[in-house]
Amino acid sequence: MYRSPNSNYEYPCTPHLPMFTRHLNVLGSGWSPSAQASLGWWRTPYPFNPSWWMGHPPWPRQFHHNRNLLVNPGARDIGTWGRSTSGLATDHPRFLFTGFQRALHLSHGIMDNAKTDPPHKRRRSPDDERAGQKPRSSPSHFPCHERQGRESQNSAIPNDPSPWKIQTSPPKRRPPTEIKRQWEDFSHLYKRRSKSDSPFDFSVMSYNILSQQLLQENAYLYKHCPSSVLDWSHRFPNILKELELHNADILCLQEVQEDHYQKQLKPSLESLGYHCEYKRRTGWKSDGCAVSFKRDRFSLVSGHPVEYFRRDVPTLDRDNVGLVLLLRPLGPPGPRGPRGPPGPGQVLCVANTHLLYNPRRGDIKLAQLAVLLAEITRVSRLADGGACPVVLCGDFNSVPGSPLYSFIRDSWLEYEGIPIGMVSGQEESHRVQRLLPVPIWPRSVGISQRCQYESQPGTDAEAEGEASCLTEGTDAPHNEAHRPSIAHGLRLTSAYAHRLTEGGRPEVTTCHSRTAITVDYIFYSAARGDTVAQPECSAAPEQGLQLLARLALVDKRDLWTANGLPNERNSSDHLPLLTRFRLCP
Ligand code: KL2
Repeated sequence: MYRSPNSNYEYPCTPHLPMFTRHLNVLGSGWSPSAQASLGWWRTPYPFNPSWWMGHPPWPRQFHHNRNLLVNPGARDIGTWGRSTSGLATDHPRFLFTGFQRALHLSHGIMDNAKTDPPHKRRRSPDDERAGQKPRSSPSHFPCHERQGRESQNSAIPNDPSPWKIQTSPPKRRPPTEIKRQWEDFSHLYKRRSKSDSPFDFSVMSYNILSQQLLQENAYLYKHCPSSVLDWSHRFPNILKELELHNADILCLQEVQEDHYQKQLKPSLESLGYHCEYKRRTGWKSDGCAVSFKRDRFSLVSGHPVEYFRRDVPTLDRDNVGLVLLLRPLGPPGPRGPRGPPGPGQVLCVANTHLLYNPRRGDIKLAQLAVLLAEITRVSRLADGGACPVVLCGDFNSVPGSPLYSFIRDSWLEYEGIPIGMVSGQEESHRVQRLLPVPIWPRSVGISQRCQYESQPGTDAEAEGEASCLTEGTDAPHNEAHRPSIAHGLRLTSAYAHRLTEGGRPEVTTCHSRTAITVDYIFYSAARGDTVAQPECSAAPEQGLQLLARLALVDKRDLWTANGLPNERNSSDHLPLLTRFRLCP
């Protein structure tokens, strides 16, 4: 059923396992202590790119442009650098890029300050801009990228032109092998509260299924794939088989192309017992987010599509969307249908999103996230002033430990001095970048710096008064004086621990010829006693979710052993995330 954008619809009648606990070893002068404190990067279970690996925060307080940096004699090969005399870590991407330039004998556009674009920057077409696409780098910077974009499909795996990137591409295609994923079971760690207790357990999948339109637009990312593997007629049955096999009670899918949803996915899922909701992106892109749930496990209380686009707000000028559902769990089926909810008035809020891809626009990603969090906060609020448990799934186009990830998990981010290209940690920045503006989104958006609607009576947002950003005097967890920060009121834990696999490499959720990183997550409201969230959530409320199990991820080598993604069997460039939860009333 079509629903108008952002109009809510109601159905009143229907029924840390860190492998590395690393030391905070380098916090040299010139670094913002507030940014250090807020990033929480040292709590990152694995460092998510080579330059972060060594324990240095990835950006200086400001990118003091200094010509000496670019010819620093200390710039050596990746992995062995110490600290430069200028106070800028020599493992900083800036240095890595310098090394790259020297290797290629490329001239670099010197920038005089953080707000100046390099002189050779390619102008983006309005379509690129609106679609949130990453502008292609100029040929003089990345000749390989440009070439790849124009070559026909089916050729060899493209070279990764970035010397600081770990190679993700194997040289040859092998006979297809299965990607082996183990279930990690935590259920034995939980005791039932009483014998009469009949808990409500359910499973959740988050899966970016790779829209065919985006696949075709970014064909250079999939040159390692025979064209037969990329055909929708091959991919769709595979994806459906995967969904059917895992049989999750709740599906949060991203990159669902609207025509494929209407004609194929929705009818197929309905015949598998799912109720389906969908929100297409604004603008001309044809994909969107879908949330489906088993009709015999939940009923729909209300649905809330979320559009991030605001015409007059530069940090909200892109077409990404989210979808929030309020679900009522149904008891096990009795002789005359479902026996009713497990607890009186118990509901669950499920949210799904796909944030902007553009690695350089962390400002937009954070603003989009704020809009979503405001809606989740509103939808999950209960009549008694409390909040129901939340499951937040999606492709956040941000890696573990990045400022955006830390903001979701820590409910707090001091963002002063963070370059916009460093917010998501997707790739190392090689350009001087603007810092996050203060505030990141203007008051005109109607969302406070605590990610709540300004107009909500009795909320913290109102109490903030005229303040445009959190400052001293609020009950902020870190209570740092006068440092611009954003916060949210949801206590969210990542169901995955973002750790290293047995092979010693980071687990990843997406992989193609240019990257292999984690960008997909299932966040949830951990109940007190949730073993996986401990000890972070020792003060968690009684009510919430316990993580019973998750389908483990794999690392990029495992994926390339199966010919990368997509391959003959796995038909997206993402892996599905799959978890099992217990609702604790
Ligand atoms: O990273 V993704 O893939 O979550 O798997 O999200 C975006 C990218 C998705 C929606 O915009 O399309 C992909 N280079 C690489 N990938 C891109 C680009 C690009 N320039 N533009 C879009 N995507």
